[in-house]
Amino acid sequence: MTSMPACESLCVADTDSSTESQTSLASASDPTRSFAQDLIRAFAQLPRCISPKYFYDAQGSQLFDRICELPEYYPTRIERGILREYACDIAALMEPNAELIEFGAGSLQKAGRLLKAMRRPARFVPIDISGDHLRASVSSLTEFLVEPGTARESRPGHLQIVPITADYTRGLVQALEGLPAIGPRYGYFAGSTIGNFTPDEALDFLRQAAELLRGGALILGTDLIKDPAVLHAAYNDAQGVTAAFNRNLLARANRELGADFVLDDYAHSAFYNAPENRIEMHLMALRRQTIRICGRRFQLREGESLHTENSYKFTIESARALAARAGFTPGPVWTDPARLFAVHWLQSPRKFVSNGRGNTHSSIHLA
Ligand code: AVI
Repeated sequence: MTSMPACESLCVADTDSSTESQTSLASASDPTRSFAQDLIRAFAQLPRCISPKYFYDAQGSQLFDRICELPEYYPTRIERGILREYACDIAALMEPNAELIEFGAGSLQKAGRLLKAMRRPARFVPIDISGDHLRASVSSLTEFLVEPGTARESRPGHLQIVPITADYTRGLVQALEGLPAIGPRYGYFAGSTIGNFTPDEALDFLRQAAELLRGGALILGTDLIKDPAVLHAAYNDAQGVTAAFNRNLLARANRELGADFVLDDYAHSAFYNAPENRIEMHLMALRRQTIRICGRRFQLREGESLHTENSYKFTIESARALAARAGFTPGPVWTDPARLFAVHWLQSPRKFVSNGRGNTHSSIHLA
C-alpha cells in the first residue's frame, strides 16, 4: 500500500477527548493499538485505505466463515473440491514425519484433508490473527480428525497440534519464534489470501516462506482471473453477508476504539478493477460525516470512501512466475475443470538464490 500525503484539512485534533482515549489505548493490547494507529493513518491520508487484516476480529472471522458457505462465493467450495480430489497426490510429494504450517487458519477443513492424507504427520501449526477463531477452528479440526476412517497416525495424540495466535504479516520467523522445526516443513496458504496482499507484500511474504520452508514446499491456493460477473456476484452476495463483513471494520472500531461510526451511513461497494486484476472493496459515506477515533476528528464528504480490501486474481502462470521470483521452484498445479481456482506445489530448494527467474513450466491436473 503506498503512503500518500496526510490530508490535514480533514483531520482535526479533538483535545477534549484525546487524553481519555490515549490513556485507554496505552493499556490496550498490541492488536488494538496497531488497529488504532492504522485506522487513524488511513483517515489522515488520501486515498483512505487500510489493511484487510483488520476485518478479522472474532465477529469478522465468523462473518468470513459465513461468506465461505455462500452460494456465490465459489473459492472455498472449489478449493475444498480440489483437495478432496487431490489431497493424496499432494501428500505423496511430502516426506513422512513432517510438519504442516498453515498461515491464516480458516476453518481448518482443507488443512484437515491434507493431514489425513499425509504419512505420519508429526505436527500441525495453524497461525491466525484471531485467537478466539483459532480455538474454535482447532476444536472442529480435532472432531474431523477423530472421524472413523482417519489413520491412527493422523489422529490427535499422535499428531501434535500447536495453534499460534499471531499476525504473520509482521514476519513469519517472528510468528514461529521458539518453535524449532522437528522435521521437514511444509506450508499451506489457502483461500487465495495471497491476493489480499499488494504485489510487493505478496513477493515479500513468499520470500519469507521460501526461506522458512527450505527443503520443503508451500501449497498455495490462488483465485484465477475469470468472467467479471462471477467475481462481482462473489463479493456482492444477495444475503448481504459480505456487506456486513465489510462494515464490521467500522463496528470493530466502535467496539475496540470507542469510535462513533453509524454503520448504516456507509455503503458496501465491491467491483472488479480489470486493469489491476483485482476486486476492490470500499465503504462509501452516504452523507457527510464527522467521525471521532481515539480523540481525533475526521470528516468525510458524501461519496468519499475508505478502501478496505484488494483481492488480486491470478493466472496459473502469473502465480508461478511470482513464486519463482521469490525463490520457489514451481511444481504441479491442481485445478477444477472450469479453472476457477488453482492449488500450486511450490518447492523451496535447500539452497536457493532468489533472482527473479525460475522454472515456470507447469504440469496441471484437473479435478
Ligand atoms: C480471505 N480472502 C481471500 C477473501 C477474498 O476473497 O479476498 C476475503 C473476502 N473478502 C470478501 N469476501 C471474502
